[in-house]
Amino acid sequence: MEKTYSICGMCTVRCPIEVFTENGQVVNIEGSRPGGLDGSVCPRGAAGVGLLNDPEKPQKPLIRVGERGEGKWREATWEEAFSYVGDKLKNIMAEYGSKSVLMSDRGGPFPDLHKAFMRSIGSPNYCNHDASCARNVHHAAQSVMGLGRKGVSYDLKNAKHVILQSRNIFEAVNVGEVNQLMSAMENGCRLSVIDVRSTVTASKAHNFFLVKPGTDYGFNLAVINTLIAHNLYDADYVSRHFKDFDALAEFVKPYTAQWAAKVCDIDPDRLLVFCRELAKAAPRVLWHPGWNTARFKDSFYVSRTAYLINGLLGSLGAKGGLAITNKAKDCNQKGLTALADLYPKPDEKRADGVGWKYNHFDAGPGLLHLAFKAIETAEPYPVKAYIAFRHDPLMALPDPEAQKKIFENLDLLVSITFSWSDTAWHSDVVLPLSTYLERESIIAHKGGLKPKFFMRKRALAPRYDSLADWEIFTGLARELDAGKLGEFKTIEEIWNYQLQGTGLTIDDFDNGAQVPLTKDPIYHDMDSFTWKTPSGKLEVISEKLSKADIDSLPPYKDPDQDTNTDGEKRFRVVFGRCALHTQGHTVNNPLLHEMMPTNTVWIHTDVAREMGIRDGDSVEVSSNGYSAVTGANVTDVIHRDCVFMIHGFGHKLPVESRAFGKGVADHELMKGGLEKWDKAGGAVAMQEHFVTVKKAS
Ligand SMILES: Nc1nc2c(c(=O)[nH]1)N[C@H]1C(S)=C(S)[C@@H](COP(=O)(O)OP(=O)(O)OC[C@H]3O[C@@H](n4cnc5c(=O)[nH]c(N)nc54)[C@H](O)[C@@H]3O)O[C@H]1N2
Ligand SMILES: Nc1nc2c(c(=O)[nH]1)N[C@H]1C(S)=C(S)[C@@H](COP(=O)(O)OP(=O)(O)OC[C@H]3O[C@@H](n4cnc5c(=O)[nH]c(N)nc54)[C@H](O)[C@@H]3O)O[C@H]1N2
Ligand code: SF4
Ligand SMILES: [Mo]
Repeated sequence: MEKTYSICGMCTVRCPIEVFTENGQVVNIEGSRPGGLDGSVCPRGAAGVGLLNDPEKPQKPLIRVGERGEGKWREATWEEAFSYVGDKLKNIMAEYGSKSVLMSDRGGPFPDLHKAFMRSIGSPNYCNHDASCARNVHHAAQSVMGLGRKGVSYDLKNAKHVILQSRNIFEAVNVGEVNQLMSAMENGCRLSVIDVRSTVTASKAHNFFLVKPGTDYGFNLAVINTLIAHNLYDADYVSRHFKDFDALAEFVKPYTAQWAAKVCDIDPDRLLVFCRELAKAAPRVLWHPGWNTARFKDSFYVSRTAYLINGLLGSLGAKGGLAITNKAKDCNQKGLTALADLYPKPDEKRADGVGWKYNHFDAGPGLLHLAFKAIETAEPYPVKAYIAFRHDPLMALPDPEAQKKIFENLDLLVSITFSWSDTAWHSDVVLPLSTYLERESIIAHKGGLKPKFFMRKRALAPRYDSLADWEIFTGLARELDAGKLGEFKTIEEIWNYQLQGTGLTIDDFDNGAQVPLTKDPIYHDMDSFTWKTPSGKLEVISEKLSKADIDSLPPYKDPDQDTNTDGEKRFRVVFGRCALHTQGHTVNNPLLHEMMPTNTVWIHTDVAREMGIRDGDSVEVSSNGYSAVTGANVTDVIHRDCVFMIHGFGHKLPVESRAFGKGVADHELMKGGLEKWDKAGGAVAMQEHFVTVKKAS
């Protein structure tokens, strides 16, 4: 049996793994021991074997011969596929300019390669998935600390009190984080959960607040009010680090615990007890600012106030709180050489308006739904080609029908993917990516208390006619005569380029996929720390937001209400993850499908009784012309205003025989959803939608 140290690719977390192979088969996948995971992976990580052996995925390059979405393809060689895509791109760029090409990916540690490709053709329009995930948290972090969301690290291991607000850590898994929190809890760390339903995480919490959906900003304002009114905050830290503390204290005065009790449906007395507990544990308090926060039009402010609460408790920068993230240079180590630096940054304006029309957003990965606006309107200029790399916007962004209409304006839609997805099925060309077990990736850097470089190696040869991402992008660059990127012929050449000047060699990655850049965690001295905001302080009133005419502390407003007037009862749609699936792309995985073939609709017992729905009954969930039938999960522990479902189900592709037709697709219940977004944080607001539920006949 052979062991390859590599990096999991079943979700975005990218845990270090050990892949055991024998006779060209994967025998087992375990969490990397040198990587600190002691053998543990999550169920999805273990089910990578299912992905590898599944024939229900694109096996060769495919070029569409029927209408978009019709599923008629001709198989092509890679040479043909490259030349087809290359010719199309050349023609489009000749007519509309390089900037008419858009690419989106799934973010994470590897986009340097994709950015390099976009620069190689001279387009500024690189986007990632984050408009439907964590952009609100990221922008909230920037507005308070001047650092992005990854500029601070969750030091769960050393925390004394962890607060998870809209964060289901034991089911929306990051294996390292789960292990850290478990060991902290064994050492007495308290856990508080704020959610609209009971989760596995809530079941392990010392405090659980079941709140009304969409009222978290109100909850947080009341926490700030209570911390200040009862002198439970760290006055010394605040005087050193805060700008405009007095404005905050004045602003939160009306938002008392009694006020929040009504707005959020909570007990006012518990809020004071909770705040006293926080003060007791400070500064080793970690109030998680959220991860998937593309939920409400004010989610940005939920995350923003979460950062301010951490600040009031002195936990921003503290051990056991949100400690400052280190990069290579904090370890006196030269960083990786960026592939993007092979080319100058294109100086064209971005199609999504980020960085010139919307100056308060981070130009890095832009905002995909606004780039779609450019495809739709040809403003500020036409966007005619779209490459989706490891990204399924038709399922990840709301309203697939509206998106397909927008895509009619494209002359070329390409999907690069290791499995079928709605977007791949709707594409003109599908370029099959080797699974993560069959491909190498560029070396990546992961910041943290102990930053590291890591390398994905292929554990075995590709089973089908697929290529690694570096092979695809260097191939396309060669086809387009796009300079240096196309000159790399092997992954070793790329790795050596990235490692130049670091003193490290490829061999250093042999004993584990990761090379740690420091032995011990590095904590910054917060007495001398300057925040990266214009004022150098934690900004209650953000200069950047003020310049964009956006309120740093807007008055609380309830989330959007149902505007239908037909008298039918409607529920707010709420979604989330489960431990067994990753978004929508594992639902057809033979192993994971067997364990969880469909989703259910969670509904409160009292409401269900009124509607004659019993646990396990089939119910029909509908909104704006979409409806699907699945089982009801009748429960006491969900807020009455909403129904909940696991995201990613309701597949309709004939090539996915297992997932086909099972469960409800939450994203299809969000008609008009591309137009509903958080103007301060940038992300789409996917829970501002309402559905009807009735017993299925
Ligand atoms: N197993 C698994 N793990 C994953 C993923 C996966 O697909 N599968 N995906 C990864 C990714 S991309 C992400 S972004 C993270 C997401 O990680 P999380 O954001 O933690 O995951 P979710 O389940 O989307 O949402 C967390 C909780 O928010 C609650 N919630 C919904 N509305 C409200 C509200 O108004 N107020 C409050 N307080 N709570 C609310 C939901 O009930 C849910 O339990 O998970 C990552 N890890
Ligand atoms: N309605 C609704 N919409 C949502 C969410 C929701 O809960 N409800 N969740 C939101 C969140 S948090 C996020 S992050 C986005 C995610 O949205 P996406 O990023 O689109 O979701 P994924 O399923 O992670 O993956 C990407 C696609 O890439 C393909 N793929 C190709 N290669 C790889 C690989 O090496 N690894 C992996 N893992 N996939 C590969 C997968 O097969 C899949 O089709 O969706 C968001 N949209
Ligand atoms: S959390 Fe699970 S699926 Fe995600 S990278 Fe880690 S082991 Fe893989
Ligand atoms: Mo996400």
